[in-house]
Amino acid sequence: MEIQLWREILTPYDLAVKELIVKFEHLIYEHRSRGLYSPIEQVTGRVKTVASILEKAQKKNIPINEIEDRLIDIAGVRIICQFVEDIERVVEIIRRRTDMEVIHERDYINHMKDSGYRSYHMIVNYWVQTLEGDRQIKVEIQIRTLAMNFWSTIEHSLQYKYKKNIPDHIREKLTNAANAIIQLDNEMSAVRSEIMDAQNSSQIFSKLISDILNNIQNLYRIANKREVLKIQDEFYRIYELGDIDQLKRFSRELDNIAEGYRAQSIGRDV
Ligand code: 0O2
Repeated sequence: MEIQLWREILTPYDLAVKELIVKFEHLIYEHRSRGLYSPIEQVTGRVKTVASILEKAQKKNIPINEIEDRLIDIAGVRIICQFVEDIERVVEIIRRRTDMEVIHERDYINHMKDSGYRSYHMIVNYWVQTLEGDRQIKVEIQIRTLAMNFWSTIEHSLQYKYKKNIPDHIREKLTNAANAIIQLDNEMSAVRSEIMDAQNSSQIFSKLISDILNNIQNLYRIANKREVLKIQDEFYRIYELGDIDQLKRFSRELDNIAEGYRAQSIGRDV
């Protein structure tokens, strides 16, 4: 097949990957902007290279004209979580979505591969709009923890280096590392709630400060400058105390003041 044709074939896959990255990143944003813990930490994606598609098709004896139907990971999205528990939450989120249809799942978390590879795989049908109309694209979504991702990235590079024949002494080290990753993920799960609390409070704190600063900035435009300077001094005083409850109270008062000015300016405009 001509290279140019491959480019055309892969265009909708590229669109599917780009759209899904935007959607999953938006989920992170939605969680964090509401002060909620996001089970998704990072999202990446890729379309398989033509060389890699041809290599896999050859390995699996798939004729070129059946590649699109039978190779299910031409489009791939990877979702990275902090904790093993987050993986199940992400799987549930994907199962409930109406813009994609889960057609297959593989649980390499509870059923680790012989290589030591762990990850949860979901194959979904996803629809994109192209110049030729609607296209249904199969996408492989891999969900794993940061630690699992670290292992699999290293192992993948070694597979590439040794052309899939990793020497036994390195394989043994990888197996040990895979076991260490299981232990690391378990240890992190044990302190999950502590870590989540710490992360949530720091997110709530930074959102509160940014709301207050936005409000003060807007007041500079509409309120008496002396009054805004007084508010600003009060903010610095409370900020230095580092008391979140006082900051929350101050933020509410500031909202009322800002609302009062807004009402006044609407009254003037009418
Ligand atoms: P790449 O370069 O990441 O695209 P099967 O259906 O069982 O015949 P298939 O289609 O390889 O085999 O499915 P599987 O086993 O679920 O693997 C799909 C993808 O998972 C692989 O794609 C890898 O990305 C990842 N993966 C699976 N096993 C391993 C492993 O042992 N180590 C690492 N590092 N990754 C793995 P590709 O096309 O093999 O690779």
